[in-house]
Amino acid sequence: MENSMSQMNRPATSPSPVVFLLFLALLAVLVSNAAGQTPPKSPQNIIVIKQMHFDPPSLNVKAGDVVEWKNEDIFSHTVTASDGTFDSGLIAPGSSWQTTITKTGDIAYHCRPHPNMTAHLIVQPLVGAEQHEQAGAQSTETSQASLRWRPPTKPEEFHPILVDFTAALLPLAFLSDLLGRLFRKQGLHTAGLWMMVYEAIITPFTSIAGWWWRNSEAGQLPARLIVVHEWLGTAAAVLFILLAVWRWGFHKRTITPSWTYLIAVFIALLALVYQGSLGGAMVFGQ
Ligand SMILES: [Cu+2]
Repeated sequence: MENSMSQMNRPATSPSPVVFLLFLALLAVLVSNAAGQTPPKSPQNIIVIKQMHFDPPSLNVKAGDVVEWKNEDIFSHTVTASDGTFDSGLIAPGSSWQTTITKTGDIAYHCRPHPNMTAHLIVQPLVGAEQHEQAGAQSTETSQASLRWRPPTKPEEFHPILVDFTAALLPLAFLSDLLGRLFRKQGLHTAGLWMMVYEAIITPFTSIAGWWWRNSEAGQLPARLIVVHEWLGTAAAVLFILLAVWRWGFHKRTITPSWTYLIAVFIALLALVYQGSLGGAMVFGQ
């Protein structure tokens, strides 16, 4: 008896080959990440994009200089010359873009998704021998985004994390009750009940993190998008609490949730999809 017990216990306590392989894979990712952190060749002129600003907002360069923009912000941005001489396309957070400036004079540029972000280059013409050193004009994008993890501390980190939970729980709450009705499975209804309850508990935190983030951006966000996004998000947090109370009522009376409830949750789901598209437009551009 004792012998068979110890045999049953052994597979559970010793690490399985699968766990070991997962551990190796994680280690490989961490090592390759650490090894891949050699900086690329640095051009003469670097402009950092951070907190919805180009820094420095004005930079003196010479014709033929390579200028690099490093996006250290949490949003994607573009570097778009107002006279059309260059346009980076979206530069992802953690990435950079560089181009060789050939046109002289005062070149104003901005970010296309965030027109409030403006800056300019003052390009001086080259004289004599300097002209020979000009290289061919090339635009390159390099990615230095790090995979290293650290605990979130800022609202722009908390909000997207909480959004994941809000966004996952609502469709699952809906699907569980819908499939529960279609297949007459009480287990699915129980799942639908609890996921709606969790949704109601977590979404107010998602909303609070959103307001915190919005206030920390101090009016730099696209005005029309953020006004709809912030109030729709707050309304959603209240709506999910009401839906959870409604859902709890069916549970108390031990009846399956009505089609009216399911339709209401489905409409809330559509609103949440729209909400997500507004958030995405602000972060990644349109
Ligand atoms: Cu931008």
